[in-house]
Amino acid sequence: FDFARKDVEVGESAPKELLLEKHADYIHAYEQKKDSYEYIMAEFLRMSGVYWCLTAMDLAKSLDRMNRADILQFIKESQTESGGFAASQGHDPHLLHTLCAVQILVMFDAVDEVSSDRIVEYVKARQNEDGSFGGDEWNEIDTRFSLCAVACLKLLNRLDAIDTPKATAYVLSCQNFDGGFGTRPGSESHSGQIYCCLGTLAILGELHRIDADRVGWWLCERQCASGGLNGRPEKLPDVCYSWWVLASLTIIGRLHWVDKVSLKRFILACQDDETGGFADRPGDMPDPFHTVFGLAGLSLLGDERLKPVNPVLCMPEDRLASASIRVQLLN
Ligand code: GRG
Ligand code: ZN
Repeated sequence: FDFARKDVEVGESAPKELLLEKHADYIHAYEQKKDSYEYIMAEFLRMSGVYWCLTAMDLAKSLDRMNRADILQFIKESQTESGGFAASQGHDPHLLHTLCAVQILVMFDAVDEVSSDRIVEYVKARQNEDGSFGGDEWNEIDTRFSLCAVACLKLLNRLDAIDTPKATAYVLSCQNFDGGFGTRPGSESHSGQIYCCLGTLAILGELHRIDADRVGWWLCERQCASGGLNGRPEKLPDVCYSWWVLASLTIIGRLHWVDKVSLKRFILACQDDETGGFADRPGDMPDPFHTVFGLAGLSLLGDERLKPVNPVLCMPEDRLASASIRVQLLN
């Protein structure tokens, strides 16, 4: 056993039960108190912030507490001339914001309220000759943007718009000898990028093309003695990796390769029992990002007070079933 490994303590006084109502109140407060909402949800992050908040609320079975009409108005205002979505009105479009906007539209069963042909044009124009995707017109390449592109098109039922064999080949070219994946060919393995690559392959129905045992080993080695998961070797555990790592293991059918009891204890210990919400680590300040991924991780672990979450799209399964959207998972 490696005692020198970086880790945190889960104290005796840390929360041990899921404080679900407190989390719903915590997220709801963002919408009520617009001033603090504006302040915390910085403009350049707003579309992602809205997606995190709504997904957290939907998993907590409290989406009806959010203002659907206001949010759909915000989404429409954020669609740009190019068809892609910006983080908020007046900003530049990006695949990251475009995926969040489409995820929100699906959760609200409101895809018909925007022009999906224009969204598809925007996404299609981001694909490069080698199959990779640029995030925006500046064309920074990252496997995150491969997931954003194919997830968007999957949710719009328009995967036919891109070259899917090339998209697959590019993602496969980013698998390293350690089994993991990085941002581009040859770049360091990172749990977040592994999630993006496995998610992309799941959507494209190409999961059988990878060495699942090898990436599974890399992923389950992310579990620390505290039960928490880290993003890379020699890093501290963080509750958001309860999503990036656990979702990845679920996609390849190897969720049972981590110790669920100690992981659950770690995630629950990251709750703020005064304000509600989850922090990255026990005792830190909560935020909506760690709140949605804490809840989504608990959902993957089978918490029955939460809706089941889809490990690829990070949305409640019932919303995807209503829209007839299914993705490949390994057994
Ligand atoms: C469908 C949920 C969903 C997402 C769409 C944007 C995206 C696709 C995925 C992001 C995947 C990713 C790269 C996650 C990692 C985020 C994170 C906490 C990065 C921090 O990395 P470091 O290296 O921190 O700064 P560590 O934890 O390694 O110290
Ligand atoms: Zn984090």
